Amino acid sequence: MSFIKGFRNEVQYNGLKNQGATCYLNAVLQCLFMTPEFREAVESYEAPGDCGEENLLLQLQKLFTQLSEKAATTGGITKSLGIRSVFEQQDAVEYYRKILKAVGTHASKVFEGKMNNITKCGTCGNKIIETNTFISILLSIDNGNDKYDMEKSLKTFFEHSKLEEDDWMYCEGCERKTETETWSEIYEYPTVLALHLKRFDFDYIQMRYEKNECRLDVPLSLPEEDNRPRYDLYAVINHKGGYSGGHYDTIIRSYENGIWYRFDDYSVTQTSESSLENSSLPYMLMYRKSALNPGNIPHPMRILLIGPSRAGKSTVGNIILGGNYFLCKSGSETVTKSSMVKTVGKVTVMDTPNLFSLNKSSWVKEMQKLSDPGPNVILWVTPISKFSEQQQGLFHTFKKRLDSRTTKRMMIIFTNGRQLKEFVQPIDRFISDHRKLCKVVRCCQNRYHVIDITDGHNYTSELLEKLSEMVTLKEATAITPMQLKCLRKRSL
Ligand SMILES: Nc1nc2c(ncn2[C@@H]2O[C@H](COP(=O)(O)OP(=O)(O)O)[C@@H](O)[C@H]2O)c(=O)[nH]1
Ligand SMILES: [Mg+2]
Ligand SMILES: [Zn+2]
Repeated sequence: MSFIKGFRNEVQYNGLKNQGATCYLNAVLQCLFMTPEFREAVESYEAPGDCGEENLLLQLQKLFTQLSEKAATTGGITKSLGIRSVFEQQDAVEYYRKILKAVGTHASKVFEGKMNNITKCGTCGNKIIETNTFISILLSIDNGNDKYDMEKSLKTFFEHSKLEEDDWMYCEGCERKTETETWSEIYEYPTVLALHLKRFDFDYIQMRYEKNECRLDVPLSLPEEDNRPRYDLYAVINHKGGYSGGHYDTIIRSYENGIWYRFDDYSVTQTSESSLENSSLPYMLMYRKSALNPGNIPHPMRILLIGPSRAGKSTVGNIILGGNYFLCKSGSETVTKSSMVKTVGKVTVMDTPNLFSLNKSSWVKEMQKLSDPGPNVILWVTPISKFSEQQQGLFHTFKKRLDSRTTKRMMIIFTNGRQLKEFVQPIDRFISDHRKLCKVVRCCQNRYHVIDITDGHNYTSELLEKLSEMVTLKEATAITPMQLKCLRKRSL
């Protein structure tokens, strides 16, 4: 995606007109505009011919086009959202949620994570797990008059709690209501983690909403912890004033030039992160999952690269490790003559020559070199256009030579992905149109990734992300030698 490109200095950001009291909407829209994945999804949206003017994605597209060039107006958006009175202040978080629901998952997926809500019976230990998608996490503020500690509050959110006896749940195993423990865990971390501070709470004595104006130092990053990847702050929606009135603005760090800006309706000014220290204004915070590199992945792993000559194995190895560790030159000759193992950070890559060009005894020798400890993941590298019957044969021969524990964790890396554009076909169509390829992809549990080194895109983080998902911590630390069946069976 284009946001990984180098910083641009010449970018200029534009404001949004306030229609009356629509600062809550402006604050949200600027955050969405400054989230590259969301912006790209909106820009690439193709509105169906019969779609009406009330289509929100279409309106966002028009707005973003305008906003890239000059200050913009939000009339189309308020209409499409069914906002009747533009003079009535609304809640920014509520509108963040409304907009994401309305645009559909293609555009909103960058904000989506999965949460498990777990209830456990205290008697028999029976657990019920319910998985839900979330687009923000609501953090309570119960610190009295002290300064608010957001990280502590985030920890509290995931703490286990025992229910009061009145709330105990019926356990199917025990066939009665039993002591119940509940908690939540994040099962899939979102690319953008949106945290919403519960500043507004209903006061039953006064019978009205009260605002908690406690101060906090907004953490600029959430460090890596247990299973949680590191997150870096890039947007803060501020609210100043009381419940029904007040004013919203947004502080955003540009992904294009790294500079912090304050977006306040029409006005856009440069600011710095110091405005986020000891402030009583922050209401919603957006954190971006930091790009993965071999040093910060959740747990160590070993990756074996295989495939035909000049498929791009060494190239893929270098992409994963983020440097030029394996030799790969242009020309027709194979440059990798024997296997090489390289470790950077927590990642070990085993690069191989074309194993299928070797005679059996050399093959066994090469594989033995790599088998103890064996790989956690095997990547079958192949240029997209060159997938042939012969390659399918080689794939299956390879699978047969190894034990199934090893081959359960294979993924295909298609190199020269650019050629898909020439075929004018999306990858899933390309695969389903080639029956043989389809079979191989299925053998890899439908895991594949398309790359191309010529498109200037940085694939390191996304490859590491996919690879990390394939291996659990337990698997990564249990060192299993790769079983070579050919050592046992003479027939291979
Ligand atoms: N255009 C293009 N060239 C690639 C791609 N991947 C690898 N290559 C080139 O293909 C050649 C062979 O790559 P190499 O990694 O040495 O292949 P190996 O023999 O499998 O290790 C090199 O010149 C690479 O630069 C790709 O995605 N697109
Ligand atoms: Mg090579
Ligand atoms: Zn029970």
